[in-house]
Amino acid sequence: MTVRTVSTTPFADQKPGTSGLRKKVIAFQKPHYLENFVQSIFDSIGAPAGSTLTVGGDGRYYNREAIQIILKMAAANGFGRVLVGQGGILSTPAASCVIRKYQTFGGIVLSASHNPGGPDGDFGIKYNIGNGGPAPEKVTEAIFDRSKTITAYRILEAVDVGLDVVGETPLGGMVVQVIDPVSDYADLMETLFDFGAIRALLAGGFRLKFDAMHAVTGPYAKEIIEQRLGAPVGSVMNGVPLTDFGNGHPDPNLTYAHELVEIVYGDNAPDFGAASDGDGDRNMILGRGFFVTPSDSLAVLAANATRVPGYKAGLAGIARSMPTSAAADRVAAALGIPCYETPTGWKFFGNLMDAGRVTLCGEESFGTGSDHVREKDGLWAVLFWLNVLAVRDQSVEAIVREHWAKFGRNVYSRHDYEGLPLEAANELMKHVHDSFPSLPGSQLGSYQVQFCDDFSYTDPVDGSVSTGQGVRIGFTDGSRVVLRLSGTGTEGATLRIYLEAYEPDVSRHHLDAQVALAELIGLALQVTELKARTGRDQPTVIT
Ligand code: VG1
Ligand code: CO
Repeated sequence: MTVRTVSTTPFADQKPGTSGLRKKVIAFQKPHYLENFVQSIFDSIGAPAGSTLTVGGDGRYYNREAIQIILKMAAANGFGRVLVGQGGILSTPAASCVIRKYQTFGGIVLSASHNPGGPDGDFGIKYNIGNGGPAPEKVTEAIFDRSKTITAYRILEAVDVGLDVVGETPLGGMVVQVIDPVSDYADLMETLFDFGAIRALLAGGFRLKFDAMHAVTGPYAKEIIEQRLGAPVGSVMNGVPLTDFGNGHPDPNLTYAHELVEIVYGDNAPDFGAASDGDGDRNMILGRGFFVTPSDSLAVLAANATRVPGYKAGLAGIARSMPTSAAADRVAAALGIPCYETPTGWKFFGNLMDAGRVTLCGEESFGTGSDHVREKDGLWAVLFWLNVLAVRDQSVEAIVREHWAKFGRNVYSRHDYEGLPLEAANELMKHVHDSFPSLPGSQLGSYQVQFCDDFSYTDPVDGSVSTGQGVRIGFTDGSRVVLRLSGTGTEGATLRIYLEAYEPDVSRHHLDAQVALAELIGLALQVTELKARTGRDQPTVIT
């Protein structure tokens, strides 16, 4: 087996977005495209010779081919060992768990998360550092810089390595170790949650449905929910990972997880419903005929954390992404712990968790997690909820309504406008920026603008500064509208409009969020001139 050095020229578009590099599959299949990016990673991270790397992905189309390329490149670049999930599978939180447990130098996770898969769908790759978390911006910037000047990559000439049987195979001077992708993760969950209490809840007739959406969490959910917790077989639906996710959109929200939603809102509905996304880091939580917004979910979990074994000592702090509602802030204030507001993307939570400043983190985009790993974690959130339900013996809806009665309700919704022409979207954002000087103090309907800015963040641990993280328009009554362009899409632009109003009055807590937020929604359309600029006034997806 010989190492080949292949000449290449840079691609200009290898800048990682909110969570790694995501492109159409056909872009990754272009000669040298994946190889350039992988070599740029290896050239930037400074792994000592003989280091161990973790590799796995969500099983989408091109996962296996990409892993073979990465293994051969790792061997040619001096790695000593690669831990790879059986069949090339590792959910994002499981990859984080493996990196931490076996203290590997870092990991490469292959996923485009909730984006559709298949030959015409999306593919993605991201690098995680030794703490198990997504590479921080200084690392992704170094990778991007390298990708702009790369002239060659190294790859071993070798036959493909079998990935379907657990065990070790030499590859050049390196060892490929195929590991069970589920057991380390499932074992970690058992250390955090009271499996006995959840088993008893399920044995007592509590019914649940978990929708793996034909994506990576199927094997994890079957092992944990059906095997270890004893839920009836069939509690996990769509549990076999498919390379094209059954032609679906593996995004756990009311729109894309409609199969589950129909069950949970239908006759004879189960007590609890949940879904996860393509790579297993997101979660949607449903009670019988009741949707829990991710922002509320974070707040409820924080308020109930000490009821759960892994968190009984209390929380050091909470962090949420800027567009996430301030429901968690109210819990943090009541608990007397700090609450941090970070830019969108899990990479911003890593330093806070490493420094012991926060225990729980969350994003409005169906992401919740804790310092047990350094990624958001879909099944973890499901188990946390089940543990709380087992202890409190109340319905999901009753728990959330009680929470609102105590803390008030941060009424919340996100409206996504997908597939906008790039130029129109950029112009729209520029227009809002240009309105900054005139907005503060102005009266818009019954709302008065208090401030508007473009969010920037100084990491309190390492002092790094991230600017341009989303426009905030705050009103005097504490309501707000936030605008951002997505950093994970692969086609055109996606505008996200985040809407939040605080409602302390219990007699108004029953209101549908779209009704309660109707005036703010209208104001957002007005300020952005959305219809005139894009021809649209109805969002593609509402969450
Ligand atoms: C979206 C979400 C963000 C999340 C990111 C990655 O990013 O808004 O909160 O961290 O996806 O999640 P954007 O830039 O499209 O708004 V995942 O499950 O795609 O890894
Ligand atoms: Co995801």
